[in-house]
Amino acid sequence: MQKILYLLPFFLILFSCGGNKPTEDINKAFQDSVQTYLNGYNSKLKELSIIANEAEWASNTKIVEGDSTNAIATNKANEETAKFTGSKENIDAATAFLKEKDKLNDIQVKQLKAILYKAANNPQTLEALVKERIKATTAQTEKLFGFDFKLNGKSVTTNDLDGILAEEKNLVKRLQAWESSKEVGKGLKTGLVNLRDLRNKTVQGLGYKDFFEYQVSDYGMTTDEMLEMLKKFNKELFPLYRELHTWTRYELAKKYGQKKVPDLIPAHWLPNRWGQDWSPLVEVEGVNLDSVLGTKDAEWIVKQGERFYVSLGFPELPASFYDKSDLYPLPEDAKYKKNNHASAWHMDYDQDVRSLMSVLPNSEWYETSHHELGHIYYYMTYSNPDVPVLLREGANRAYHEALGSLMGMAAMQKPFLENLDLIPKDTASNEMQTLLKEALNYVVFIPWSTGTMSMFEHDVYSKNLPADKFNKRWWEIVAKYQGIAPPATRGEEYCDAATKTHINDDAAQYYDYALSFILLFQLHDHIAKNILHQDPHATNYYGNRDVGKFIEAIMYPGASKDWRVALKEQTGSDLSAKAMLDYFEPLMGYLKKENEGRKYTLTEVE
Ligand code: X8Z
Ligand code: ZN
Repeated sequence: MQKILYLLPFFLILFSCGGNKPTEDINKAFQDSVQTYLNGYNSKLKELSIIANEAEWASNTKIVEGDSTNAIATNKANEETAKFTGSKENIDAATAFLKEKDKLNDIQVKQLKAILYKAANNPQTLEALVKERIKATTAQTEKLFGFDFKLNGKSVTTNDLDGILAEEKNLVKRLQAWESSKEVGKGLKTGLVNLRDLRNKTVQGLGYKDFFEYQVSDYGMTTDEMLEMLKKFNKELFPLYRELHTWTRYELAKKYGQKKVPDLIPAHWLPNRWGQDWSPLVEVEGVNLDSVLGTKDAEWIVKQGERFYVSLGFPELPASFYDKSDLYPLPEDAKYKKNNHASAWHMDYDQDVRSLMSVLPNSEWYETSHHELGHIYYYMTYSNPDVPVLLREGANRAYHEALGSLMGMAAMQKPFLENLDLIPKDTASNEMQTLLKEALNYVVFIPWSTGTMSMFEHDVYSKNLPADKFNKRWWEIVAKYQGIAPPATRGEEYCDAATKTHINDDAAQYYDYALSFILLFQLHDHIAKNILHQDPHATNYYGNRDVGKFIEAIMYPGASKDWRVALKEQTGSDLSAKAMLDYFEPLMGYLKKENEGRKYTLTEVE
């Protein structure tokens, strides 16, 4: 019913404009009729999304084995939304309006394009396929997060396994924890292969080559352009990564009492399940955040994040955030499981914002809480009368990831911590150790995100990687980009890629994080030098309203502004790794010296 109403004004205009009215009047009338259509679309999208988000929320926060209630509701709600966003009426209307885009304003054109982008993932012409994909997605998420990880026969959480990988010195115990963390992949392989086919086929309906190309197109880029950009960033950071890799191989061999320094780092030696963050390897004397945070409770971690945003001029979080979020680990005797990966939710395209986390009082969750609150404040800020529902998104997806990570990084710098009395004032500390610790987080992440994750998913979606080569290919790529090897050969009964959340439920988008780290340093450099007039290595954002205004101005327009234009206005340059390279430049000389006489084993990827 409603669909017909949207279209009516459009046809009236088309068939009634032939008279001798002045062009502005005709354009105005056309714009008005498009606006009526868009208003209807936006309000229906909002209405359907609220139902779908509530259902998804239940599916992710309460996973009960053998109980399909949540899955059924989620599938139904997602099908309803898909039916609307992929409807022939909406595709035809948006396509027809866009044919006359010169008569429309920029925000209208952006919304019409967003409608077609959404439609491409759910075309009505492939309704059965879309339905199947929705069902398979829900089942995959339940399998991933309903999994019962076991260590020596006892159920453990991923927080437990991460704790072991961060701290344990005994290699046998480390290996057990690492292997336990990979067990979940086995049961996810069939689902992933099926989802690859379904994801590809649904977007092919509206002319995309594959799902990877579809996801990349959200940046206004082709797959080749994205791959080129990722390769460029990886290449630029390679010399530093190679030094870090060499330093770490020798450091870890020493730590674990191994005489032979391996060419590739055994995966279970590293303090992270995927080798994406090695920063726990370095403890900076005087700035041991983990020992400080260990004296706090998990609530303090989240509240501290909020205090930081509020200090910059952002509002307090709505009470509903604390009432409705699911922020802490489940009690041990819980009869259900929940999604153990951190996320932020925009429930109603307005102020109903929630986060799903399992916060512990440690530095990793401290950083993650700041990251999630970045999404939350982004949601709250662009939900304003100037931004229509369809454009309540980040300037691009990387922007959405970058702002919270930026705050997370800022919240770890020494002057910030001193200012909040988290460490004593004028703490003597080793600047090079601090920089090394930061590099083991931010630089180490680049080959993982630009390389391992992105190249694997490109192979899966664009090159149709055969199912019996998933694990082999995964570890080839891991060796090539990250210089890491599995503890022993991992056959095709495993699917180690699928142990990573995003491979299952955030497919073909991981380069968002790579770009977000590049962007983060670019924004930080600007804030430090031009707003705070402080050394980027030692800033204190806390309480600075000008920093707040700068971040708020980035958030406010959502996706209603072109990201390339916005970035140029904000920082004076295009997306570039220069700020990141400058930041870590002092480390190069230090590491070269540390690595003198050592064997380098990484070669640059072409
Ligand atoms: O997945 C995330 C966020 C999701 S909102 C917690 N991140 C990536 C990851 O954990 O792999 C943040 C940085 C990298
Ligand atoms: Zn995020």
